[in-house]
Amino acid sequence: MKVGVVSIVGRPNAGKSTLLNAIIKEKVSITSDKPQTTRNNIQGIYNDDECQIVFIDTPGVHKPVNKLGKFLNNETYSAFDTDIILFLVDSSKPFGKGDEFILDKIKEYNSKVFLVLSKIDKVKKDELYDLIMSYKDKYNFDEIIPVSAIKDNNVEELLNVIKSYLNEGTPFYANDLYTDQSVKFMVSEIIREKIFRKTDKEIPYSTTVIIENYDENKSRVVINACIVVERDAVKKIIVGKSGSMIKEIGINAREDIEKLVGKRVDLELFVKTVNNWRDKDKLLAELGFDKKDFE
Ligand SMILES: Nc1nc2c(ncn2[C@@H]2O[C@H](COP(=O)(O)OP(=O)(O)O)[C@@H](O)[C@H]2O)c(=O)[nH]1
Ligand SMILES: [Mg+2]
Repeated sequence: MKVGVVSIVGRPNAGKSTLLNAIIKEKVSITSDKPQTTRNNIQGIYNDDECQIVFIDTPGVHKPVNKLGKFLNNETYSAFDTDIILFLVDSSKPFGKGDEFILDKIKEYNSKVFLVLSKIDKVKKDELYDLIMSYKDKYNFDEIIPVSAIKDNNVEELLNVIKSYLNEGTPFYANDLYTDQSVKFMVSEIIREKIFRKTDKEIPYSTTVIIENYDENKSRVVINACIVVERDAVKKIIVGKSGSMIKEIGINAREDIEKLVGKRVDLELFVKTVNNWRDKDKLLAELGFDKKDFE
């Protein structure tokens, strides 16, 4: 059996989580059009008859402005030491300082490095060749592979190239598992995704979700989740006019959670204000962010 660990790194919004979901063909990692949607390293496990590949989706490297931001960078760096690094660069955007910075970090590791040009559905076909050429002198990449995760274009080919680099070994996980995340964590992520997709500006960044109660019986799952916000003004926005916003978030989240657990779901959401939670050690620790990673 061939096995390997592959990390997916790049700037926020490069399309890392969307690519992971396209590879695994399940919603493993949440996505939105806003940077820094992903807050933890998320493992997606690809299984077939010949191999097992553990993919690690990362939050992405950016300029940190608070303890949570520091955590996100350190979390990303901790995933660099893998067999293969997929360095995602948005092909519809110029190669920027942020990309350069990440590439310099990557060079510190012995991993194979594939440059993955993402979102190629956004660039003209005849520009793609020049684009690939322009990246050739930036680094001696082991492979340069253009993909569109949304159009499922070239994802299979990327997977085949990855497979050709893998070594024989013992699988890390059972072959029917597609992620190492707990159901509770995935539920909180789904709710966070809906907040990211429904709200704007600082709002999604200043919120987080805690599952207070998760009760499963034969026919249904009862979930109480708390949306933590930083200020009462934000709470007002999340709740919306006579509760309209939180209702929509709940309806959208419930739909995805029902798909995940395969049962009817009763989802109750409430909102709580905790001033500056993104800088509070205790709460960050409760949320699973390790203290040594944001100090
Ligand atoms: N057009 C297009 N958009 C994409 C593609 N992949 C991702 N996106 C969009 O880019 C945004 C960021 O994607 P996401 O996967 O959350 O990026 P991440 O921050 O790197 O994980 C989302 O709005 C996605 O829908 C793609 O192949 N084509
Ligand atoms: Mg992401």
